[in-house]
Amino acid sequence: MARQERAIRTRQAILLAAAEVFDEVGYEAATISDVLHRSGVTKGALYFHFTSKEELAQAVLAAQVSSLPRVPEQDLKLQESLDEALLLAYLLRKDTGDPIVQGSVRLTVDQGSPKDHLNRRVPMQAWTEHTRSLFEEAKQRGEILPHADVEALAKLFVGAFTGVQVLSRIMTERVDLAERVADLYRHLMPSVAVPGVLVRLDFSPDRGPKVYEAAMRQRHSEAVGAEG
Ligand code: XVR
Repeated sequence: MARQERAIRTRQAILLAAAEVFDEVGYEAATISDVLHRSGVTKGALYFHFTSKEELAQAVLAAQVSSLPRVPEQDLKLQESLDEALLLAYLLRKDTGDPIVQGSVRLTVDQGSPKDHLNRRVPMQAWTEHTRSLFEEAKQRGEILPHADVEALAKLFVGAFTGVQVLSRIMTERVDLAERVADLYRHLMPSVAVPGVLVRLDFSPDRGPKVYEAAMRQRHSEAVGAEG
């Protein structure tokens, strides 16, 4: 294996271990030595990649949006938006979830202390920008009502998703998250989508696992393709 590829894998293993530790005990209580033991890499390797707990946490925060696989393309951009939300809900589930996404989301929503110097805006800005650009495309295709402000909509959706996520974690350990997210879209979309698009959207919460399988198949075939 090329040295560079090995370094990437080591960094990924450290990031995964860090996300798991942050998810289990939170930022305050986590220690670099927890991450070191969990990751199984050497102390030298860990410090080569990350020199502080803060740096580890910031890297986990930065990986939040990029660690999600791309959802399969749909005829409607607004369906893709809903599919992304259902995919994220699926990856946040305890049993089937993705540790990086879970750990990163805990770091984002835990209030922490001003002294911890974590920049929790990083993933939120990335989500808002990503959602804005998807809505922008939907608008250009005529899916969105002409008076709608896509920038404001993006902030509304990111905030609303975060809200139902926090509530669902408190009330049901996120067992009902897919349902809450589907509900959210069912109630917001009538003030976003043009009528002809609204009737074509599939709001069923069980799209989550299907979108996940399809996204992983797509990611796999792209990786194989890239190896050439
Ligand atoms: O932007 C998002 C989507 O477009 C759906 C609205 C999801 C934003 C998730 C934000 C993240 C941070 C805390 O979730 C939290 O609960 C995909």
